[in-house]
Parts: sequence; structure tokens; C-alpha cells
Amino acid sequence: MVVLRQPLRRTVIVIGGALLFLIAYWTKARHQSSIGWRIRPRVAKVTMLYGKPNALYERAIRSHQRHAKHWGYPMHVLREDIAVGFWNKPSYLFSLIVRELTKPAPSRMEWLMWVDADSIIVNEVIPVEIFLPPSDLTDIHLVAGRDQNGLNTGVFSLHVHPWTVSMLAETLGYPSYRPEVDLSRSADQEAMARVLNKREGGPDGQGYKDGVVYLPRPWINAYGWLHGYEGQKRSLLVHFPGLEDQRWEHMARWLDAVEAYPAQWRVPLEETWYLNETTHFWTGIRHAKRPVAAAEEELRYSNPANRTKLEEELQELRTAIREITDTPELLLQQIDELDAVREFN
Ligand SMILES: [Mn+2]
Repeated sequence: MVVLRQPLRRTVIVIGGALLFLIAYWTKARHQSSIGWRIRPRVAKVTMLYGKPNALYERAIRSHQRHAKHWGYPMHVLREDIAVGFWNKPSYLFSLIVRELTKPAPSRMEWLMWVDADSIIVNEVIPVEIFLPPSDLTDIHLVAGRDQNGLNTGVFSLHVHPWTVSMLAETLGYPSYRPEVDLSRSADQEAMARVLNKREGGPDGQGYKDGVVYLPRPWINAYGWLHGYEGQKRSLLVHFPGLEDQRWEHMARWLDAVEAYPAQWRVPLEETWYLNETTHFWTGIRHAKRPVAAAEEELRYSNPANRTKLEEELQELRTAIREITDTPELLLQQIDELDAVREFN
């Protein structure tokens, strides 16, 4: 064994340590840049679990933590009951959005992704950035999915932006300023759905509708039912809404399967349909946003006689963008119709 003198040994340790750090950093950077993401994460994940200890929810949250760790997403877990009734989720999100906004822009997260504690990550090597608008689409502030009851807030993403502060403030205030409305059981979800549908008020007087994009819900929020799974083997996660007491058995079965054979569920993004489908989805929206921006500009100088028609067509294209999930063919049709009206201006 070579015996090094004290100062030399220290130098060797320092240089060795620095080299190891560089190698680790380089490996991570290579790993992440292979699909084009920046090294600093732009998304944090958020969930909550409080009250009576529940081992299944804890295991579900651990699946989200593994996913977060894999991609370097910070993860926030609310552990205290902070609000009366059903308002913990929007209250916590409100606090986190405000906290991010108090930081200088370069060190903020850009998005927060909410995940319910009754959802389990199935394929932890799927990054969530593919479900968020590319950074040139700056006027989208909420990405969610819908089911037969409308908006589902079990899994959805919020833009770190003043728009979101207003939207959450209105959601939290909903029972106070609309006490006559029966929000039924999922009061926070119902209140948010109603706020998102508003056409007046909000940050620019136009409500919140145009800041929302609905993507095919099973991409981010595939349901596990009593007799099956809405997703596929390569899907991101499974969520168990509305199963009541049968939820436990199903959660246990899924957790056992995912924890026992983790490698079997990890299918890299490149080998899933996700990459193509999501790229296609955002390209479609980008394609439609361009004529919207152009028409908005033209509206300012347009001939008053044509104004109403142009405004109408513009509104229809905005709706088509929001509804792209349900009626993708409508998007192209509306782009054509808006173009036709623009030619007369
Ligand atoms: Mn849920």
C-alpha cells in the first residue's frame, strides 16, 4: 500500500471528490438531456395526507416520491388539516403558488402538479413535462382532464402565475360569494370547475376559460375501476376515485404489483406512445394559437362592420383549443373559418 504524506493525501481526496461529483453531474445531465429537458426542474409535485395513519396512502405517496426523485422534482406533502371542510387542496396550492411567486423568476418552479394520495405511480420513468405546455405557449395556466362529471382535480397542473392566484382565490371564496350554490360532495372540485367556466371577471375581465387546456384524462389520470384499468401498462399512474370502501383492496393490489416488480413497469418514454401523442397535441395547440394572436391584433384595427364576425370566430377558435381533447377535428375547421373572416378585414 502506498503511504501518502498528509497534505498530498488531502489533495488527492479533494481532487478525487471533485472528479466524482463532475462524473455524477455529467451522467445526470446526459440522462436528462437525452429527451431534451433542462437540468433544473420546472415542476414540483404536490399532495396531502393527514389525519388517521393510513399505510396504503403512505405507500401511494412513496410511489410519487420515487417518481419525483427520479426526475428531480421537489415534492410538497401537506401533513396538517389546514382548512375547514373541503378546502385543504386549494388552500395549500394557493400558499405554494404564492410562495413560488415571491422568489425571483429564475429560481421559481414554473408549474405545480397536484396528485391525490389515492393515486399510484405505475411508470416512474415518464416525465410530467410532456403534459405541460411548451414554454412558448405562455397563456395556458391550467392543464387538467375531465370525466363524465366534468373537471377532475385528482391529478392536474397549475402554472406558477398571477392568473392562478386569482383563480384559486375565487375558488376558495366561492362558498362565500355564491352561498346559494350547492357544491355537493366534492365542493372544492365543483367550485374550481365553476370558476374555470366563467366568462367574465378574473384577471382580464374575460373569466378563466381561455387559460385552461383539457388533455385526454387517461394520459395523466387513468382511473382504476372495480373491473379494470383505464390506462395501459406503460401509463403514468392509476387513480381510484369513487370506489368508497372497495378502494383499499384495489390500492393494495396495485401497490403490491408495482412495488414487487418495479423494473417491469418502467418503460422509457421513447418506447411509449406518450412522446408522439403529446408532441402532436401541443403542436396542434401551437398551430391554433398563432391565428388567435393574429386575429386579436387585427381586431384592434378592424373595420367596425366586420368586428362582430371576427370576434365571434375568434371566440369559437378559442373554444376549439380548449376542447381539443373531445373534438380535435373542430380545431382545423375553426382555424379555416377564422382565416376566412380575417381575409375580409
Ligand atoms: Mn382521488
